[in-house]
Amino acid sequence: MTTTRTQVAIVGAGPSGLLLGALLHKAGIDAVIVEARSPEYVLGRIRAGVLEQVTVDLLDEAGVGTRMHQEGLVHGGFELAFGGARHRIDMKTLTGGKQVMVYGQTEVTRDLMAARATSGARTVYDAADVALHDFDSDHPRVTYSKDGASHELVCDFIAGCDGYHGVSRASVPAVAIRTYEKIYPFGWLGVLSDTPPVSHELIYSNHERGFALCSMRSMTRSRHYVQCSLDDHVEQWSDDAFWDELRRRLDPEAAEALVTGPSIEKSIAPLRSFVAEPMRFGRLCLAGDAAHIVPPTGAKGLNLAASDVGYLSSSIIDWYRGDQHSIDTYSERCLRRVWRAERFSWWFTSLMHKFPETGEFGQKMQAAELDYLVNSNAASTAMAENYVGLPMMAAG
Ligand code: FAS
Ligand code: PHB
Repeated sequence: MTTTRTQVAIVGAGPSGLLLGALLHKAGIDAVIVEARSPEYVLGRIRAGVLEQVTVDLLDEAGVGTRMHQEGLVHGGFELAFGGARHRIDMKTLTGGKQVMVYGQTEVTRDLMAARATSGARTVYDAADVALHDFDSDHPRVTYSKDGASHELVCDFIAGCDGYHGVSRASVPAVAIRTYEKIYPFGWLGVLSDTPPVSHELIYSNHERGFALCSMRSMTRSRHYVQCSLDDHVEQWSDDAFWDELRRRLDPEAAEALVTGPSIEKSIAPLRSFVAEPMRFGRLCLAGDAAHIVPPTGAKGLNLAASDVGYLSSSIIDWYRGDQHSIDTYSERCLRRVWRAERFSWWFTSLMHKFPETGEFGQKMQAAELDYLVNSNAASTAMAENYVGLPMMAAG
């Protein structure tokens, strides 16, 4: 076994692991990233599309914001479609100027990968048998195998950035962790296509046939979703069947404006709300999807990952400067923002999707809440300030 010494061993090279690596590298702290998959596989996963200002600022701080500012789309609002009409939520006015950046997670990951390659910091892709050891001591270790050889990273901290199905959270003794979960009775069928977006901003649609979302990656590449059954399989959905169903769930103007084309990616994602508490176990800290999952309705998953990493990078930097308090309050500070985003994502999902089990009364409640939401400045402001992203905050 080959043993290497580093300051921080990061498990996972998704947005969480790569952003953490970039922020630590900038502070002169050595970190090795161990990733189970290939770079191509990581880039091939089509996920988030909307960045909060907190995320934009962290990417700028990491020195990877140039292309985002050149190619990203700044949005000051989005629309809610219901009852055959669309209603704009003017985030910029309602929040005193705050906006969001539409720039795909794939591009964020690509920018972070390129910066890491340029920096010379070490990333091990296609690592197998990744295992975490002794994180309840001052000498944690990560072991893995690569090309048949065994390796060991001796470090000061392990950052579990390996997503919901990763090994990090699974390595914590059951008695030391508490989880909270809600599984939604439907999924999202998503299609990526090189077609112009239906509108210049996102449209979230509450329709009697089910939820739909018209999003984008640029003014020539669109990302659309329809709520689907958990029994659906992506092979069952031809492109034409998808476009026909999407068109049925849009208002007449949007349905007319929809430009269809061949899918370049098509996938079904399950929806869940999930939180693991706490997010720190001795010298192991969880960040991003390794610690929490939100239904994508509120576009919070990637943004929570970024704010976790903002807290974690500064806590580790403080630790090396002799400040123990920062890392000791890491979990509490993350979870306060996580639970607020969990609430918003659950609320928005409950408002916009079809829940057959709630019957006609449930539909009436959704219609009444939507009517109130778009006709009350207070309700629209609450919606807007959650969508643009609540500020990062100190511990309670
Ligand atoms: P990730 O899951 O992105 O990355 C974890 C990395 O760890 C992966 O590269 C994985 O290969 C690696 N890994 C796993 N196990 C490992 C092991 N044992 N050893 C080493 N490496 C290991 N969010 C939104 O805001 N909007 C959306 O529309 C949206 N859509 C989504 C659709 C899907 C199907 C999924 C799964 C998530 C979606 N999300 C969305 C949420 C998503 O963007 C996440 O929040 C984001 O990827 C979180 O980034 P990471 O925490 O880095 O986790
Ligand atoms: C996306 O563009 O993939 C996207 C945008 C907003 C959401 C979810 C997904 O709420």
